[in-house]
Amino acid sequence: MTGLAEGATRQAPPLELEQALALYRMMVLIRRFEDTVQLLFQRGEVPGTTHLYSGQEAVATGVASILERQDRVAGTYRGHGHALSLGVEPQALLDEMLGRATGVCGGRAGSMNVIDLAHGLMGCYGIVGGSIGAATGAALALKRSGGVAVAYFGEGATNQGYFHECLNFAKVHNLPALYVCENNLYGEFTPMEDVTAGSILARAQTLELPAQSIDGNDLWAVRDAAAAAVARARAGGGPQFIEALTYRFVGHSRSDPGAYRKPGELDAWRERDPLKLTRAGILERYDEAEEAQLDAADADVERQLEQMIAAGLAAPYPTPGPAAEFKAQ
Ligand SMILES: Cc1ncc(C[n+]2csc(CCOP(=O)(O)OP(=O)(O)O)c2C)c(N)n1
Repeated sequence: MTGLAEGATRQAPPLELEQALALYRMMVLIRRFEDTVQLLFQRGEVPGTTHLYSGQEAVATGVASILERQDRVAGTYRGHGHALSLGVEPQALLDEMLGRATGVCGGRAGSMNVIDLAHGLMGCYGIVGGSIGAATGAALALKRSGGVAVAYFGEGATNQGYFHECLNFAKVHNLPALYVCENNLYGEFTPMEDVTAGSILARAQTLELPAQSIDGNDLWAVRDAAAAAVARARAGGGPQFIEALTYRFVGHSRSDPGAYRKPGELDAWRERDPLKLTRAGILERYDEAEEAQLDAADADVERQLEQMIAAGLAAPYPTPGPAAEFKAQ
């Protein structure tokens, strides 16, 4: 990692137990939300397709816990976790998956294209690397008005032209951007090493972005890296890069069983399940923490989702709007 801009901190501010429990609960919410979307998809209730975030929860939760109101975030098609971590209303997000009028985009965006500007979510982008372009543009605007723009993207996106063009542009213009590569080892069906030359970190370092590779399943590691990077960007230190090493527990999308994985690989990563690590981390770090508090968070999320499913399935569909009338002409 290269030097810190003046005034930047090295570590995230310590969390009170209540705050740590809230972040754990957010990670459980993201996991159970994805289980629910998959279930409803299999029942034919979710139109289109889905790309689930299960296994990567610590990345979005950790980064979002550092951001402030004026910051902007561009997520990917694997973006339900990006949205929830920013505080997008879970019911409105589920209703969006179900194509209901009560959805966060009125039921017209679906899984891959969610926008919620009220919570800083500029969009979730279906084009691989699209989030990089969007966040770089936002960073150009935020350079005047204050704030940091965050782009999430997978390791596959670092083989796209946008990646190199945008990081170069952001460096030349000293933009307040944070590029978060969620390296989950696979593209659509392709192991990273089959299509990627050299190291991803080196790609950012060669453009002289402060860059760090971290354990993306460790909530505290993500928070520390994000805190330092965001502080540097806020202090005028220009664009920053984090490679978060993580793993998706599910296939690329809908019915992909992930048969291309190496034998034993999934089980090994499940041992390092970010929910498990966060539970253990809380019990280890806080003398007053009790397992019952974590179990209560699990049960609370379970109840919340049961209510959300019932409400979502009862919600109305949107009435045909101008777009539908236009088509009919
Ligand atoms: C420009 C473009 N090319 C191809 C696709 C099809 N596609 C969708 S996701 C994906 C894999 C991307 O992998 P990665 O960037 O590692 O992200 P992950 O899905 O692992 O989160 C591909 C090739 C696309 N959506 N956009």
